Amino acid sequence: MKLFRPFNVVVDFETGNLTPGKKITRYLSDIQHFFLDKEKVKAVLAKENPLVYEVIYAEVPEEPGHLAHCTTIIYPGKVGNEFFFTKGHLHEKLETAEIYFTLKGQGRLIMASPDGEECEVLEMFPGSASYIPPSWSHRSVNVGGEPLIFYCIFFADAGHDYATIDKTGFPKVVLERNGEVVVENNPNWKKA
Ligand code: PAN
Ligand code: ZN
Repeated sequence: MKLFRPFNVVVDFETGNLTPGKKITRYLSDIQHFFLDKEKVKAVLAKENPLVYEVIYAEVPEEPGHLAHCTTIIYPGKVGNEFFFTKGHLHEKLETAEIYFTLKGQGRLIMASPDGEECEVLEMFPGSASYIPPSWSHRSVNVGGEPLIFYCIFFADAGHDYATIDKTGFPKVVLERNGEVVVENNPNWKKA
């Protein structure tokens, strides 16, 4: 068997940059269908299409035994009173867990069981290491005024199922009400 060589990447805790890495970008238009206020989404998109988040991956083979790792940077912003968030997903291999280590900013990590009946929301803050157990879908939300930056480690062959969340959404939403961060039931959530 060919030996895979050890390697370093460097993570910048201030910017979330990971080098060398491969970047993907998600704009509001990519996640617009999840937001509660459809009119506000339309109004924002009529003017601009803001960058909501970026993910920068270390290049690792998507094979059993390997650990994939990346940084995520969610920019501060809201649509109406709903904070910017990631798409969110289940792992195709449901039995694979993940860890999110927050480097900068303030966030919430929404997790749900596959049928959505169970839902938990953890706080994300510098130094928090959030454990996403096997089977839980996960979405992160930036609730602060600066970028939310976190480092993720997951099984490289886990695979990402976005289609389920596209259909169901998450059971909870994270909103700003009177200057407070609140978690509420998502009226648009559909049971899987
Ligand atoms: C993370 C996420 C990353 C972006 O690395 O992929 O934060 O979120 P979405 O993938 O939902 O757009 C992870 O959970 N990997 O498995
Ligand atoms: Zn994941």
